[in-house]
Amino acid sequence: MATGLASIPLLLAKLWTVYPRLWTWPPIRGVAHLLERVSLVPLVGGSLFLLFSGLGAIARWYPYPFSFPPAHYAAAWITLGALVVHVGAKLGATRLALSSRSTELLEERAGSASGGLTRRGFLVTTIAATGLITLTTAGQTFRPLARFALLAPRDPRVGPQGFPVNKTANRAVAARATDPGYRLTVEGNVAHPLSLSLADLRALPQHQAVLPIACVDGWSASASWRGVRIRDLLGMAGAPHEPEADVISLQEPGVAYASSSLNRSHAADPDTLLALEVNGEPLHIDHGFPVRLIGPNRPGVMQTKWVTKVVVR
Ligand SMILES: Nc1nc2c(c(=O)[nH]1)N[C@H]1C(S)=C(S)[C@@H](COP(=O)(O)O)O[C@H]1N2
Ligand SMILES: [Mo]
Repeated sequence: MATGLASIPLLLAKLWTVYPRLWTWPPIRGVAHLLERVSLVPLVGGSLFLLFSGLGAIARWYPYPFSFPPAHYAAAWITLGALVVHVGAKLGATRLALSSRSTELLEERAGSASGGLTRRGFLVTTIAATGLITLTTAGQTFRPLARFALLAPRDPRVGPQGFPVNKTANRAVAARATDPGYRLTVEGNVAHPLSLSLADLRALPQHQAVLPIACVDGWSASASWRGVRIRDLLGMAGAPHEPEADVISLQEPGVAYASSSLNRSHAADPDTLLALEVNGEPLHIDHGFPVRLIGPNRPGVMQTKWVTKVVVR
């Protein structure tokens, strides 16, 4: 997220310096030149799409009919491909420019003669803009900079129990989560399916782990979680060797992020917990009461809240 935001002034500066070349005449000087110019469409279009749709996404602004993550992912591959083609096509020119100081001096003179920014002034302005954006946004993941995070849409210190909530519990979820009949079931490919009440879960051996929620929206927050190890539960249920599992919430099935899956290493990790407590308190309803999944090396979207079912594969 930080590198994406820092890239915005860099990309704008780059486009500013090269856009006059769009109007060069003749527009096409042969096949190689044609290919190079055609490759600018995915390169420039892809870069602009990635940075500005990403900027929109962290402000939760999705003004298009398609889904953001797959489109962002596909555009990243296209842009990378176009970048490789572009760097290849410009290798000769780059080498030439880097080996002669004369172009730099010429441009320096041209810049000051036209009354515009000098090359040095332009670079300093661009670097300063990039630095300022980084300083005023990085605080949403890097706590020491939190008080400078004026441009960050999320403050990782604000929220119940000291960290943010993206998705609050709606009325239906809250009703199911606080129902005394709540059960956590472990089923699927197991020898003895389990059905545990909240009291049963609290009576099992508890483990503690300090782990971050790292949301792909650009914020992250660490907390100390306490609860039951997934691998203990899978062991109690008689799951096969090296199991995988789906973790399912009390939300309506099909709602985005209502479930997540644990691969073999996530399921086996001693720090992958069904957490009952955070920072010494029972989970707030908006943090996933009664039980949330939390594990190392998983993006925030996979730390499923309001867990009610573990289906072993
Ligand atoms: N059941 C459920 N769990 C969920 C979500 C959700 O929408 N439903 N949101 C996820 C996302 S995107 C993140 S970043 C983390 C932290 O989100 P929170 O701030 O809403 O707790 O929880 C995850 N767990
Ligand atoms: Mo997220």
